[in-house]
Amino acid sequence: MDEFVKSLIKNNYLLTPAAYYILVEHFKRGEFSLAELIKFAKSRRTFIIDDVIATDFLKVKGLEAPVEEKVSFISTGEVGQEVPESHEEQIIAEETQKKEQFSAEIGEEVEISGESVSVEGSSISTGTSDEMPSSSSSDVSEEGIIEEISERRSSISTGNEAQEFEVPEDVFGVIEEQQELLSNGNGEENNNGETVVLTKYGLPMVYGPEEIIEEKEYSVYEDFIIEPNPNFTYAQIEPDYEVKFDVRHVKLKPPKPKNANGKEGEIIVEAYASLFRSRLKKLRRILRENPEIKTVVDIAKLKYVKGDEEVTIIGLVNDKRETNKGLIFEIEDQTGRVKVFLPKDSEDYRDAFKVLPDAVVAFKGFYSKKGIFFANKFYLPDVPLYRKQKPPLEEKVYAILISDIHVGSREFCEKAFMKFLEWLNGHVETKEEEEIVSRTKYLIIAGDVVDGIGVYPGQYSDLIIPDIFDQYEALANLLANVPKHITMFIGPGNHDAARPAIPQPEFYEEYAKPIYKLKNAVIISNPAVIRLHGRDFLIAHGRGIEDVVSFVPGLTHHKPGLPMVELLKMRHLAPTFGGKVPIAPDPEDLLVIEEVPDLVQMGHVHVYDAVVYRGIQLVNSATWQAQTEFQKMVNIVPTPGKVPVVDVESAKVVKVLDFSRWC
Ligand code: D5M
Ligand code: FE
Ligand code: ZN
Repeated sequence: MDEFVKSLIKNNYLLTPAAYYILVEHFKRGEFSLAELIKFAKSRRTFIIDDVIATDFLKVKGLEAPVEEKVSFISTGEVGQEVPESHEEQIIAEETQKKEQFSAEIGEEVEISGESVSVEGSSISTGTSDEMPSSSSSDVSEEGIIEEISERRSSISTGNEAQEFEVPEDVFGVIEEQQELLSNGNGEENNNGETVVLTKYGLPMVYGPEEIIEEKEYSVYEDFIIEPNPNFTYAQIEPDYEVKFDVRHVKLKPPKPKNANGKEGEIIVEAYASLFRSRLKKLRRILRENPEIKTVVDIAKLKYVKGDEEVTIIGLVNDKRETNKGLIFEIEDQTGRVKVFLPKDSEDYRDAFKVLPDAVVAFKGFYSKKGIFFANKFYLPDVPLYRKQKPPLEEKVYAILISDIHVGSREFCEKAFMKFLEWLNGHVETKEEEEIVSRTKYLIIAGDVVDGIGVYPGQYSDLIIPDIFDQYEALANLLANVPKHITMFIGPGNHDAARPAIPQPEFYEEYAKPIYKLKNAVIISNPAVIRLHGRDFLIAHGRGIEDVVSFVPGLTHHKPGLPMVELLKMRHLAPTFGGKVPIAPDPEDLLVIEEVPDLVQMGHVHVYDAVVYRGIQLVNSATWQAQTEFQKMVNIVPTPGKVPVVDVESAKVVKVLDFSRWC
């Protein structure tokens, strides 16, 4: 094995083939050290160095890296041609921004291409002032801003970009060759002229002795049967539930190829274009419900608006940059794109700062003939401040929320989960618990119900049940102990046998059959909305939290309630395309939070948290998995065995059970 790869593995870091080809030559030339690469990967909180990490690393080091152009999915043109922005300049601006961001992330003085950038703590860098004209930060006149934007460009343009960003042809040559080899999976001739049979993944096929099927060394809990407490009586409560939204109920119309020669790639691009049009349409409707938003103008029509006329624009956030005077956005609707400036002293600055790429927002302000929209107000779709009270229920009824059981993992807290199941069967300790158990009618499970297989590199050694069929069998044997009068709602997460991209319609039935067979279980999609006694519970696994945490300084996995609030304010479960969370090319955006729910449940980050925002309860239902080696490396400290109990009438968490002492 290559020394480079070997040394990384020794340090518990993995390198993808694409990243290898991006980095190897630079490494051989001694242009960076292993320690620098590892430090960078660490700052990105990952031990997998993929092509994105590799490219970003090279950029930070001021070395050559392949460059991608941001493609517009939905708009037809750009407004504000008066301030042309060349491709190279844009790249350089982005590059500078990334450098700043990286240096901010690692929180120390970093030497980048000969210039020293000093930053502090974990906040996003605001240290762009030395690139700016020396005018004071309160100077936000139209001319000042335009000057600032162009000044910023000219100060960072070096004039030899073409040369700087040239990618050596042989790099791609090698990659293409390698990819071809990987994809065809056929025989290839080696240097001796012998045919070597390769697997689909380009590995030489090795024939060994026939596989011996071993006896299973693990239990799938077939003998785990709980005796219900004979002295326990459950209250007789009529069930009242309905799955109000499930991805599988939506009939999607995939785009058709233009003709018989239509390429698959074109169809996917068209599907994403359709997804963003759908997002814009749905969120525009929500934004327009805000009485403060009146005259909404298409971006392409801004040029016909009089300079003194205040108007509102609504669009997707293509780009966001911070300068010392304020935020500069690029906003796009179906008619065009425009640069928007929001000054630092705006009361909406904090909200605007936290907005994620590809979210839909509105700005109110004035369009300057110089091609910039000067905003004085910023709006998120958000949820209304007040809502009508729902009619009271005749009797108390509870729902229990859990997620991330991770059955099959060595760290699955089997004992704690069994104690929880016993508890549901009336083995309680206090009067209060007795009252809750007797009135619990629903158990909602928000994904990662098993640990799955092949979810991350090296997962095999973390599994006690290394077979996905057995994992679902084991889970079903456990859940068979949930009393029959409790209805379970079970949705998938990223560890489940389901489509990895969100939304996830269902568990693949072939693998998860045992849970489909549970009589008191309703399988739901991720996301889904369940209406319990007239209260709407939005259930999602919660991968969108990851994006909020990585984009917004100050928000962390340790308190997931706040990132959940940000998602609710954007009325979207995972807005950012091309980030950590894969978004499926569905022609309709099913991740928009179209109706205001009474409660939002997510899991995924393995940490219990609950907050109320504008009367809506947001809960993270944590996990049943103790800290894994992987989580130790990325500093995730889970809170296993914490179980929120929700009073359905108020849709609020009224009690948090704690089974962690058995974990
Ligand atoms: O996610 C459990 C936790 O681990 C959650 O906080 C996300 C985090 N996680 C998962 N994968 C990664 C990678 N690749 N890098 C950083 N953090 C990650 P779960 O879905 O249960 O694995
Ligand atoms: Fe999980
Ligand atoms: Zn997860």
